[in-house]
Amino acid sequence: TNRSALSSAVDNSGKLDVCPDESPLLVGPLRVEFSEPLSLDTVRANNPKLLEGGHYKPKDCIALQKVAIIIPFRHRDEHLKFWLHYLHPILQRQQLDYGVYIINQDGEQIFNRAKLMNIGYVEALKEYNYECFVFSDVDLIPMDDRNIYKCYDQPRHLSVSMDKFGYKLPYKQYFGGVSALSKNQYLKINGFPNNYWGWGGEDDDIYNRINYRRMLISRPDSEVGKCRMIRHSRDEKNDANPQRFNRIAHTRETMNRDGINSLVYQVLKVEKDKLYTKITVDVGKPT
Ligand code: UDH
Repeated sequence: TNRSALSSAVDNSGKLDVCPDESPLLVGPLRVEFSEPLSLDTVRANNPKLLEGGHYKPKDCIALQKVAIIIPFRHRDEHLKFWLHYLHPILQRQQLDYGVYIINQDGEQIFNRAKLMNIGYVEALKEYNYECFVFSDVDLIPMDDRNIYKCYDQPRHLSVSMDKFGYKLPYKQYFGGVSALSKNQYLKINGFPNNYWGWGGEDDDIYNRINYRRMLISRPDSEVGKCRMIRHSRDEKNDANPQRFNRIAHTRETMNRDGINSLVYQVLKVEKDKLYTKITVDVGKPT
């Protein structure tokens, strides 16, 4: 299929007004739980307005932003089901022009979250003129739809009040979970590091990049920023990376040569579902 045809296929925005600064469709606090069984067919049936590939744009107004949602992924289909179930209705109420990209690491080598997010940035831009990129773990669900999945004047941290951390930030510089960067903000920091293999550190490296480029972190308050993580144990091939402390001590030097300017990967498969675009990639392995 012609992936770039999407832009024109959904562009019927000729005589519409822009959407209001604050969507009138928001409802505030939400009930979020993971006990009931759920099927993807139910989620598809509940979201009839989605276009192929997990795209949506409001019908009655022109969205304020075009947002690509990027999810680093491997072997988490159970979590993805809940993410799609909760997030699609929220994102539609937020009146965003958005697309959902599952960046699936092929094979059973060691996991690389930040590199998958870099790949999501590049691949999403091949399809549509996105101006904002939301990077989300697959197991994090917002508990309030006023936590808008869009970009702000400064890089945005959205998952500020997680249940697993007692509904507060674990530390002031924490930038893990869910974040949003505009294209400009992302390019200013040369994207994300590609050489954090295994669990941990890459989010602190991204924080450092933002800091060294003299940007600040924007955050919702701790009420609006509440979110729930689906409980799980550590995945195979994602053990804590013992090199992470050494790496985050050198971000200032490494960020110029390691990032979007050094990204190498291979796309193996692109799958279009009603609920998402899933891109399976070979990220390679540590060198
Ligand atoms: N991810 C996958 N598959 C993997 C590893 C990671 O999809 O095999 C993605 C997924 O989007 C996940 C994100 O990367 O939400 C972050 O990885 P993580 O959930 O392992 O990180 P987190 O810090 O958990 O949330 C750490 C391990 C928890 C151990 C808890 C033991 N009580």
